[in-house]
Amino acid sequence: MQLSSVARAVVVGLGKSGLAAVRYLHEQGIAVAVSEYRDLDQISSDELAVLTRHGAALETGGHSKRFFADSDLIVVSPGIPMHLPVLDAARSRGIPVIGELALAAGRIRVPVIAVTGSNGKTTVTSLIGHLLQAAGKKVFIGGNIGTPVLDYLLQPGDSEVVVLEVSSFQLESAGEFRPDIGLLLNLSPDHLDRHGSMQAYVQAKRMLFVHQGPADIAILGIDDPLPAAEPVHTAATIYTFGSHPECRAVIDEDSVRLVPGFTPGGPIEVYDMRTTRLASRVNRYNAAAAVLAARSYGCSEQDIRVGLKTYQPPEHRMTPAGQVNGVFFVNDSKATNVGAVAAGLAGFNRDVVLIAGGRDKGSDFSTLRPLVQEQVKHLVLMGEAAEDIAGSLAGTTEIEFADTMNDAVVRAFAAAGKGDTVLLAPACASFDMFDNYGQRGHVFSRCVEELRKSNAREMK
Ligand code: UMA
Ligand code: ADP
Repeated sequence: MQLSSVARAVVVGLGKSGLAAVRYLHEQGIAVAVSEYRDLDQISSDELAVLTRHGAALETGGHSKRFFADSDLIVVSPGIPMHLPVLDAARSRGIPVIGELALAAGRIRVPVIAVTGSNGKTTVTSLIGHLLQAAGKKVFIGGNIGTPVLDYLLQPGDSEVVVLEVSSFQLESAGEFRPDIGLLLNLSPDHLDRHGSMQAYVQAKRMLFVHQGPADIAILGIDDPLPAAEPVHTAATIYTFGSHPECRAVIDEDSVRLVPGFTPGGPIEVYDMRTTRLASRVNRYNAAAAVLAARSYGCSEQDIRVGLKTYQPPEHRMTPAGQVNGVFFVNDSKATNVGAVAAGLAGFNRDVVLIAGGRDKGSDFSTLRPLVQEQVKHLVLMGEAAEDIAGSLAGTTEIEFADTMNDAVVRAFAAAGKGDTVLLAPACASFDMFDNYGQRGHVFSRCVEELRKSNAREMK
């Protein structure tokens, strides 16, 4: 996207990405205005200070056609639906509507590794970043993981490589963004409330590969039914990972194996996961993707082994949350869609008491029926979607309802026996009862700790 003819740009949404866009566009000499649907009294003094510093006009309480009228460019934040009436009206008048990835496209002068997929993005992005750092590289890690990509352009420093987590929201408006190495980890339904259909969601994910050329690499997980059924069309060289022996990276019981000759003439490479914190089934998939990316980038086998051993996975993703009277508690608060819950449940070979529910993102909970029937001895439901989930899973297992997280933990513990696991894997967003998934996970862990203390007092 050429900026030389842009005199005035409107940024939609004053969140993290919007603030970065304001700073970046102003630095390019462009007059910036921001349209935000929160009311003025909900905007913090820090946010207002950034706008003042960059001379940015502000519209609050909604998005009006008038405010967008004389702009040459509109930059949308990831959380903004692409078909707001003001955006459609602007497009029909020929004003480009782009996102931060489109703005960054062609402006990042170092190699870019970009990770998408329905689940595992944050884990794989942070793992690739860690493997590259272990190999002595200076790495910028950003995107959906939390630091906007435009922050890199504002301050590239001495980073030698950029590793980005990219969401379907960001890919919808990614323009000509082209990663040197792109990863699509898996595909299962998510964010259908925003995208409208699975087809639109999948199409957004595939935008990652559209502008790649033959010198680029596309790394694809092929074990989910969806990617297997519809191969990605790209000019890039494709490396696959999964359980099939013909994949470039094969997931075994305890290890990840790169095919012989991954590097020309090279031997087979086996990475033992038992000596890492990535031994679980889903994390072996994540490790395979990250190892392929790091090897493709040029890291040595030896550096990768060191990186795998020292990597600490992020919290709220199958994180152990304690043990009470022989019952294990696991916090998978980040399991906000059915795909993540299914992948988590599939990794248990003992009985699970599942705590689920929250704000629905347009999911079809009935896809969990077979796994719940097989693995879940008792289901505790909470939050806005509780009734819906109960209806979708009726007859598969015992179901009861809880009002609060503490209530859910107490009920789950009562239903569990020694050796069972109580798993928090909500299959929903958290915003009906919590600030975010992190807070939900912390509250769960605190309730488990309270339970442990009260149980210890009773045992005395
Ligand atoms: N807003 C409007 N109009 C609307 C909707 C929102 O003005 O119609 C305003 C909100 O009031 C708010 C701002 O837009 O002030 C928020 O913008 P945003 O939702 O794009 O959030 P940011 O703070 O800019 O954070 C975004 C990503 N958010 C989303 O995709 C929803 C962050 O991902 C990302 O870390 C950040 O950019 C840095 O790149 C978060 C996320 O939840 C973690 N992502 C989803 C996910 O992981 O499932 C995709
Ligand atoms: P994302 O950034 O895509 O949301 P995270 O790494 O934050 O991914 O993990 C989100 C959820 O998905 C967690 O519940 C985690 O246990 C689960 N998960 C992690 N990796 C995978 C995977 N490869 N396949 C399926 N589920 C996964």
